[in-house]
Amino acid sequence: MADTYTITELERIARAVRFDTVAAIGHLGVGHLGGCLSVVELLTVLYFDAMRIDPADPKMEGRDRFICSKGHAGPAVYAALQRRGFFPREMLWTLNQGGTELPSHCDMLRTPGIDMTTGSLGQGFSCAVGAAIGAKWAHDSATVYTVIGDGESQEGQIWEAAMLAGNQELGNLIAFTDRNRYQLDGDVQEVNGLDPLADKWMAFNWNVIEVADGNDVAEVREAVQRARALRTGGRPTMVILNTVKGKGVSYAVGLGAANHNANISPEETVRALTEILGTDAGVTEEDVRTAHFPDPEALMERRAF
Ligand SMILES: Cc1ncc(C[n+]2csc(CCOP(=O)(O)OP(=O)(O)O)c2C)c(N)n1
Repeated sequence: MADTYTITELERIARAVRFDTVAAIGHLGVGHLGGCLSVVELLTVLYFDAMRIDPADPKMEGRDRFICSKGHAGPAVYAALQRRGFFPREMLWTLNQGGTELPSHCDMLRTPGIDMTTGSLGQGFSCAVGAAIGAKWAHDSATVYTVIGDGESQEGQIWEAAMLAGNQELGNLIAFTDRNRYQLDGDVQEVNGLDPLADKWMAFNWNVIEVADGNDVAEVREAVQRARALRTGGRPTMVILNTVKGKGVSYAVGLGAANHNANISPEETVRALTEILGTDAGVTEEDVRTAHFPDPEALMERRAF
């Protein structure tokens, strides 16, 4: 479905996905704000531009797959899936509460549109490699997309799977590194640095594309289109996205390394939603507590974004 939306439209959608991600986490009061917000543009490009999927038939034969190996970014994936039409918006406000279909980490047995259960870092990426091998052997034209964190890249399991994918020449596998420079407890470079990251992937027989601003929809879309064009070359592709942990919410960015699994008060949520929209969203602290959130796209329509 490439090029169905213009860049301006994709930017609007990304803003709405960011709004709903913060609304859902803000209503709950705690969540992986930083690592959710850094992948919003990627999720927007995948679900609204790149992937062959059908919200009315989430298990459609031959669909493209997306495996969020950094499974703690579930809330952002849910916001994107919801906007794409996979389930009603009210479900977002049940995030990680008893009986919810939307646990904090992705669960393929609960949520329509989730292709793999993830959360144990490293495992989702291995599953993506397995899915790509399966699709290749079945002569299925599906593309398998996956995203890993830069902290997650310290897992040995990532490199075992990377070696297999390179050896199996999985041109149908497109992976992303969300290089937001932070992990749970600090700066990735200080904990266990990844450089030279591109060289490492190339040494494992992968194509590598680097995106200077992984929170720029146009740059991300161009990289995905380039990665898809490389498919026939028979190598998997790693797209390294330089992103900002907490992107778009200065409260989250300001927490630095502490924005991994952070508390967010109703007051901060109101402020964050206003910042995302660039104008007063008309949301009160009571609205955050009771989960009364306007549809951000409708607001943008009225205020001519
Ligand atoms: C195997 C495993 N070890 C530890 C954790 C706990 N954990 C969850 S997120 C995280 C940090 C991941 O950092 P990164 O991949 O950079 O994620 P991001 O900063 O993008 O949120 C850790 C250690 C886990 N989920 N799985």
